[in-house]
Amino acid sequence: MEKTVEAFMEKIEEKNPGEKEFHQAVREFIETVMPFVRKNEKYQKYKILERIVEPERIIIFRVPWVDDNGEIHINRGYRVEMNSALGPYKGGLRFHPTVNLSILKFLAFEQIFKNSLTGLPLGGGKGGADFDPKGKTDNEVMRFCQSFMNELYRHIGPNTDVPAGDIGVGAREIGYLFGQYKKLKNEFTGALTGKGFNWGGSLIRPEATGYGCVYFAEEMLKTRRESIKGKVCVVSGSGNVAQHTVEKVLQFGGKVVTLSDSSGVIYDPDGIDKEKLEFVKDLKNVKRGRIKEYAEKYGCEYVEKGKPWNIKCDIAFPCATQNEIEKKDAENLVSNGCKCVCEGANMPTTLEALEVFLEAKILFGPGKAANAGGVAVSGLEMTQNSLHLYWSREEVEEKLRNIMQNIHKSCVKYGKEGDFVNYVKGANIAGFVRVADAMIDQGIV
Ligand code: NDP
Ligand code: 2IT
Repeated sequence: MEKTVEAFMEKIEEKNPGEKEFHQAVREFIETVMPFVRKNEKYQKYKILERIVEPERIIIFRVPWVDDNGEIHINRGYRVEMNSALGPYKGGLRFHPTVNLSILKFLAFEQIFKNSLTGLPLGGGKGGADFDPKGKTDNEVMRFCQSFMNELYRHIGPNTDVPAGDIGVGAREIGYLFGQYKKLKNEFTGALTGKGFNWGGSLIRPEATGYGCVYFAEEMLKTRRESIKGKVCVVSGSGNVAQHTVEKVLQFGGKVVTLSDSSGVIYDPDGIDKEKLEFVKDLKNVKRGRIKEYAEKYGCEYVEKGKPWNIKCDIAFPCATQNEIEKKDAENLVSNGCKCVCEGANMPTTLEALEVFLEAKILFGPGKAANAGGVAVSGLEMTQNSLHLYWSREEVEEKLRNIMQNIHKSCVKYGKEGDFVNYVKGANIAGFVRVADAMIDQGIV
């Protein structure tokens, strides 16, 4: 093994030039896991760190499609199959114009450890395309999804690789992708999760990431004899994860004062109640409008291109995208008295911002632990599919809650530093151990 984090990272950067998000995710991981590996000879002997950063397989493909005016468009599709030591590759698909190999590799890399933390038999993967569903008609989205699946279908399957949603891929897209998969394979199987409830989906899957994230925050707060009740929360994003984070915060008696999208942020000091949340769900999931319309409807403040991080709060839930909290944002949050940051999004905090949170010793729940509820319920959807049965809402939510509590316990086990719990270190090491041991058992493959 390389002697230092810097030497290890030098090799990563040399071998994966220009992939800055991938470098960032690996660095955050290696900084906490390398000292642990140093104390465990077997992980060095089997070169687990060197092997785990190398994807098992990457598929890149052309996705041509025709818009409603008859014009042809060409996008690029990807599936990064990162690690299958614990089970079939598992992870979402992202459709967003910024999608590139670096972003999908960082997501697939983090997915390995997130999936391991759930305790379920799930390997790690991620995919997507640089397609922008915004402003497209349903028919255009359908044709794109069909073309995407025309290649992807040969690489996935319930025991091989099981994609799901992520940014830009929700119930509508999963429906079109599944329809095409079924047609090409002539098989009705659980090759995708996040399916509709009447055709193989699990109850609570749409809610799972946001709900799980709030359960995780509640567990962190408990360690300081606090709870969400009565706390002022800021949430970024207004998609799947943000909406269900707000829903669960409300159930716990907290108050959410912000939501955002890539155009700007709304600030509603009275709090987003159930009725306002229903408006947001309809606006974003059905009308596919902009969050600005919330401010117009409820007469509150809207800041174009703004973010929620300069607003005074007790808890912050970043639920939009990577690197949305920069150093200055972290400093603002801490100086305004924020006690807890719980990541619904994947890697929303830059390395510099992370340092600010860790130095201030606030409760910081990293995405790979805090947002694992989504993939966990995907795992439960796979189980229900293979058993050919459905569990009730209550059953699934109870299992989700247990899984989030167990992830919290694992983070505490490996992340305790005196009175402080370093959840970044805890999540990385706990996630790593299970995968690393499985890799050793399975030989040099
Ligand atoms: P959605 O597509 O439902 O929502 C994404 C939200 O984030 C939208 O409000 C979107 O705004 C905003 N957003 C996206 N990209 C940017 C950007 N570059 N700058 C500012 N805002 C942006 O996605 P999800 O809610 O599913 O995903 C949100 C985050 O949660 C992602 O990081 C995802 O990886 C992570 N995640 C998702 C899981 C899931 O189960 N869905 C599971 C675990 C993590 P706009 O509408 O303007 O694009
Ligand atoms: O980042 C993630 O964990 C997801 N987008 C969900 C993956 C899944 O397979 O449910």
